[in-house]
Amino acid sequence: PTWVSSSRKNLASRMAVSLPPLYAILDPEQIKGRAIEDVLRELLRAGVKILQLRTKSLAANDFLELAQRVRRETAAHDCRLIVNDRVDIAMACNADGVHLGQDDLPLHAGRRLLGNKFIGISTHDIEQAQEAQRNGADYIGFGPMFGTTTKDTGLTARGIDMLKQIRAAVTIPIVAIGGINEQNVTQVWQAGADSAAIISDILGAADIGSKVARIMQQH
Ligand code: TZP
Ligand code: MG
Repeated sequence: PTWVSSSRKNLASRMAVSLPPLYAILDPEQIKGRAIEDVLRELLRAGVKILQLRTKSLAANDFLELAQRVRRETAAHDCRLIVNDRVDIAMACNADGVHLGQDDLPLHAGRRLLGNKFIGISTHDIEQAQEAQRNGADYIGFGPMFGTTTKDTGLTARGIDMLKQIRAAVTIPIVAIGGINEQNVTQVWQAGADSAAIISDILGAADIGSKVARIMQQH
């Protein structure tokens, strides 16, 4: 009956996302005292085409104010904007989508609010990856791939072999995350990740633009 098929219809008609190989994450707590406008400009000038805005410290009003500024700049550079954690902020700043963790609003709730905008789901094992796909995620995050000090996930590094297993288990795009850098990004792509999400190796670089260029050159 029509009343159960509407979500399935959405699922079937939603365009499959194709993700650029680098998924940059902008986190104001990780920019080493630089001005966020400068860091954002360097990322966009270097050709970043998908950017996640992440903050664990800003209150909703400041998060939104920042998200609106980032939205203006990303739109001007034809860069997609994904807001981390917060469906409300994503809606209010007209982001292209949201990225939700296992403890954030569940996918079905995000979908009701965001319609056909992108929803990415963080996953840490095959079951979570398959569940996210079954529930209509546009992509999954998978990690932590390697050791990282940027986020205390409480999880051991998943590694390249587990990424290959995830690749075999789902068809939707995979964004690998956690400890990815200029040195190991090639392995991550070769193991089947569509995209590599990177925080500290990029935001901590002395020259962000050339760091991004060296990463992108390897794809
Ligand atoms: N989720 C899993 S690991 C991680 C997040 C947000 C941190 C990634 O940061 P980095 O600096 O690229 O390791
Ligand atoms: Mg989260």
